[in-house]
Amino acid sequence: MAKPKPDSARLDTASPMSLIDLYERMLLVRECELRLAERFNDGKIPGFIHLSIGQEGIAAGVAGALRTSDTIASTHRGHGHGIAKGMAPEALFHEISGNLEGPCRGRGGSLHVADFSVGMLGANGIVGGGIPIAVGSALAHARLGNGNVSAVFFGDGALAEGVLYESMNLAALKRLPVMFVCENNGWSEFSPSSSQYVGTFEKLAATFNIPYLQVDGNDVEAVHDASIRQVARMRAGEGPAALECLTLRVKGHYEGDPQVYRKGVTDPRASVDPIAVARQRLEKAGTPIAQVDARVKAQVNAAAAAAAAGTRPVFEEALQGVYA
Ligand SMILES: Cc1ncc(C[n+]2csc(CCOP(=O)(O)OP(=O)(O)O)c2C)c(N)n1
Ligand SMILES: [Mg+2]
Repeated sequence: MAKPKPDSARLDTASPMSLIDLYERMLLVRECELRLAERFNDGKIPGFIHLSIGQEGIAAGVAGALRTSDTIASTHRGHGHGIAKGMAPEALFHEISGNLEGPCRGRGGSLHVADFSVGMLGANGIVGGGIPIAVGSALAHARLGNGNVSAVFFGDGALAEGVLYESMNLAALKRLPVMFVCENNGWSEFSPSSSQYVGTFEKLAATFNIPYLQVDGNDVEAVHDASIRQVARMRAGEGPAALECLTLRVKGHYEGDPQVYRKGVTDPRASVDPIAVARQRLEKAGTPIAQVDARVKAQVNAAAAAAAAGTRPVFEEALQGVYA
């Protein structure tokens, strides 16, 4: 069984990415998720999937500021984070389909997809669950003195979780190289986040003296620039950093969510699509994009075909990796 190769030679450098490369990474996330939604609706994917349509600018902008040897931890909405960090689409599709060729042999699935070969420490079904993992990883980087950093993505719903406070405190106390990235889409599952949390991430960061930046999460260049600045600070030994990205969850909480709770609610950011924004800028600058679009489509087609032909788990292996 050939292991899919990481799709990330370019990510080994942390120099700023060009807009066309950021666009490609966002488009790859978008097209992967649209195809995964099709496969899910065809009954080919077990469990639930949570899509990040509309939030791709954050994944691409942040991960583009990291090296392959840096680490990330993610959320229940983690496909895009993995792809942006360099996971091969084929690996993602195999894992989410439950195939043995997946990086977790299909046992992680969508909610716990991880790929250590590119520093993707895992999506997470627990709100805020990735946060202490990223702090622990940053502690390991610091102890090893390897110059790497970690980043953790979490939603605004995690602002109400105690683990965020403990983690930010420990990171600040030990000056750990971890970037706390809040994807603020205004929703926490089926409720507006304002009905769950009274503070702001900015004030929380200030409490722990963690340098904070806020950006338009639908502007990939803004996310990327801010990430580069925060990562440079961390690599220089200045401790943790915080980044809040304002964005929009275009689809429901999970694929198939009827969104009854959202009927009649208009979101002022509804028309802002990070991919369309980037495409307009590229077209204005005369940068050709057709080749990129074709390459992404081909990659996604290949990933979907590989997943469809993948190896299903065998019963005899069910207890492998279980410790008692
Ligand atoms: C500790 C915990 N509490 C509750 C849930 C149920 N739950 C799943 S997602 C979610 C809200 C997530 O909102 P947010 O963190 O803003 O992420 P988003 O879905 O907006 O990307 C909740 C409450 C959970 N998975 N874990
Ligand atoms: Mg949210």
